[in-house]
Amino acid sequence: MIEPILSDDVAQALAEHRAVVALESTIFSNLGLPAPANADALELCKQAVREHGAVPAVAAVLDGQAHVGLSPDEEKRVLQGTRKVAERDLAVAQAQGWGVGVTTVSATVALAHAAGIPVFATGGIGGVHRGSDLDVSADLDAIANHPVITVCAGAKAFLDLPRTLEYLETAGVPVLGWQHDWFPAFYTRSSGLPVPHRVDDERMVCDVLRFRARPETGVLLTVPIPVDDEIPAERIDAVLTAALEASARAGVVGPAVTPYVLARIEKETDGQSIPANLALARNNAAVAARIAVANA
Ligand code: PSU
Ligand code: MN
Repeated sequence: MIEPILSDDVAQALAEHRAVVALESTIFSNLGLPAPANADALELCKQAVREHGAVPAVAAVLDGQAHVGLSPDEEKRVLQGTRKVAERDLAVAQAQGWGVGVTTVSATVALAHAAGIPVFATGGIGGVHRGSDLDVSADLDAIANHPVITVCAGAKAFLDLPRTLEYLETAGVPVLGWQHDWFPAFYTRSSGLPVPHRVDDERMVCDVLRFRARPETGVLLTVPIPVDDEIPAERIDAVLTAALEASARAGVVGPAVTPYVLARIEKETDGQSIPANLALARNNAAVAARIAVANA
């Protein structure tokens, strides 16, 4: 069983039924963003959550124990983390006493559920990878199996976005567009694929969570990157193709694929992808906090 340790501020907020937003830690580690952008992202996201009236709760595994809500010293350890923990790895990381395990969307959604936190913010979710090798991120199953609203900027276009949407449909996950009609593709506001349902305010998102058919299922809320921070689709498409080719040439497989491709994208854009990444992560955290406040 997962019984995360809660930080005092998170435990107190939950006890008082105040708004809390769970945050994943892979994005803040070296696997998600290079230093010092990872530390900036962490500060910006926490600040955005607080500015909108909620308490941030970063998830991670430290010394074999799952945590939700970290102290400043624990956050510093997370920034250096290099071991990725998906939902299935939570058990192994605890059994083997991993020093620092950074949680992906799937592990964080599971921990948020265990902690009783219904709202979670991230940058982009994993999805169905392109090609026929059955590489489907565990993020999708976790979102389908934990009653948590995941707030994200869609998924990166190096994934197979049409199949990702099909998978979520099959899994029974409501997919919503925040004041937007299109499924966002992380760096770009639209993937060209319509989002199944548009929502325009916090209340409606909370109502979808309340009324959904399967009580164990989550909700995916997609928020497009702010207009001024968008990277033009033509530019990013070439970069994503190059990054995928590099990953195939290097023979990267399994959980290593996503961090490898992310690092390649940074290289191919000379770091220009990083400010866009920070902007969208912060924006998602702000929207998540508004929803958490409305839900509390
Ligand atoms: N997409 C991003 N940045 C990230 C990730 C995805 O733009 O940091 C991370 C998230 O933690 C996500 C994980 O949950 O990668 C998905 O990995 P995989 O494809 O191995 O399931
Ligand atoms: Mn995978």
